[in-house]
Amino acid sequence: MADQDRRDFIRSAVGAAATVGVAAGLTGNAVAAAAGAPAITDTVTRPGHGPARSAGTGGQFSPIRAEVTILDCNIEGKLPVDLNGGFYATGPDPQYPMRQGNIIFDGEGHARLFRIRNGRVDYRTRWVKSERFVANDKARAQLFPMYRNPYMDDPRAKGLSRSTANTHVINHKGLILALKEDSPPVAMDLNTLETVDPVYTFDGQLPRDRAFTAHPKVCSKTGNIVAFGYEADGFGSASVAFFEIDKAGKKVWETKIPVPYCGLLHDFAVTENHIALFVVPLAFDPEQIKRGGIHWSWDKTLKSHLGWFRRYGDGKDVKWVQGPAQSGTHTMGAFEDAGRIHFDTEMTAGNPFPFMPNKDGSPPDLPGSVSTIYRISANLSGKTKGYEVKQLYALQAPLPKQDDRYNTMPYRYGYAACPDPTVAPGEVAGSCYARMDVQNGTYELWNAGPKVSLAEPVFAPKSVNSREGEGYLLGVAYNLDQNLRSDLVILDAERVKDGPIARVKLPVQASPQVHGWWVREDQYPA
Ligand code: V55
Ligand code: FE
Repeated sequence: MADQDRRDFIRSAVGAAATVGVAAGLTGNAVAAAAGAPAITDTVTRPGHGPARSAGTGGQFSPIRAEVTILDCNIEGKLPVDLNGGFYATGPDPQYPMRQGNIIFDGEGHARLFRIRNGRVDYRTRWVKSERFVANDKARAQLFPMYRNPYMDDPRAKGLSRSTANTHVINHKGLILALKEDSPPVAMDLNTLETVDPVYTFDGQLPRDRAFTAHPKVCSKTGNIVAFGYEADGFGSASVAFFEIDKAGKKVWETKIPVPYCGLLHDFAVTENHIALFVVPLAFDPEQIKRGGIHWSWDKTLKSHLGWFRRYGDGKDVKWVQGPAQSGTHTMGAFEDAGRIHFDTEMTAGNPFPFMPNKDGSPPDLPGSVSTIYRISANLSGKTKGYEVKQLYALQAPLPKQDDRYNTMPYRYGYAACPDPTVAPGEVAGSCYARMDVQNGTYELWNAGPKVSLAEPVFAPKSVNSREGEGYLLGVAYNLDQNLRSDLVILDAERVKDGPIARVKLPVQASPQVHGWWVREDQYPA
């Protein structure tokens, strides 16, 4: 997320989280819900319709709550003739006001598509019609009032998938899968974004209660989806299932491994032969859950653990090395080389999400939540004390990306939104897109200025066979001085510092975005 968003949502969400002694109000509501009384009695302004545009949001996390279809969008500049495909994204768009103590990560997913073809751009957004969304819609109330806390659910939520599908999207077999790490995917039509299966189990190959990460990788060699689901032996369990699904949708491998503790396992790393995971101290907190709070709290007494094991094995070869309490949430790239594994990720010294409580009750640690880009390395033999950590870039970039054709291989370029690092402290840093050249340590920036909030970009190769980095960088710019009216900006990925070569001008605010995904033209069914 861009700096503006991080500040906005930290400021407002921290306000809410500060009350996460929550107990009083929340337990009251839980009791009311259990007794069959209406759980929601708020008369507060609905999200997206008040002057404050709702707490916990800002920039790319501002709710819109309207499904939009605009064919033949206005285009400024020159849309490249070799840019054909679809830019998909999802993000939290709270259906009902967030309960005090809840966090924006619990907003219902709203998916969007910029379909770019033959010089035209069609824009379309649809709520993800998850089981949760549909049940809420029917009840006209929030039946799932607290982030990953099923004890707070309304009785009408029983048995339904809790997915908000608000985190990421990928394409698979002519579908878009909208992802939330606690649940199976929700399958949507690739062209219309209508939901076709609210609990997608890959034709029954995965159990209905098997979670599916929001950050699967696509194997650079096979095209297989490599994914995992944590809490694989039940709510809060320290067990993770890993699986691989081929392009035809067949599950070709699965195993399960125990992890040192149940921590937020948001992303992971896949190399040609190995899978690596970084277990961090945002840990499952059953006491907090019983008090009516969210799923996680930051427990700085825990160690961070890097683990790895061979793909296609049974996982019993897993090796673990430890480091101090620190976090890494999003992988930029990973590869193995000369007996070592390298895992490039953004890292924080403390709780990466200061709107999530600290277990010791200490106040939000804003400096400790700042992400910059690191390389974690270890000898595959496991015969080292810990893992090595080296900072690659001081850029504050919590959502770094790469060209997804290189998910499991040595790579050269990374991309991210970040604040301008050259601006003096205290001054408003413009929101930038950066291209990092991790092989020579340099980077290039385009600064969109202080009145813009840039969402995470995606890289679109010119064609399936383009060399790495040859293509376009696409991202949504929310104009803070135009009531968030948004543009899709398109940059030549090899000339990022020149700024956009084209802009798709929406007449409205774009829907919220966490992560986005590019589908090449050759990946659409004929
Ligand atoms: C993240 C996002 C989530 C979530 C857990 O960015 C972790 C990390 C949008 O929801 O539920
Ligand atoms: Fe993520």
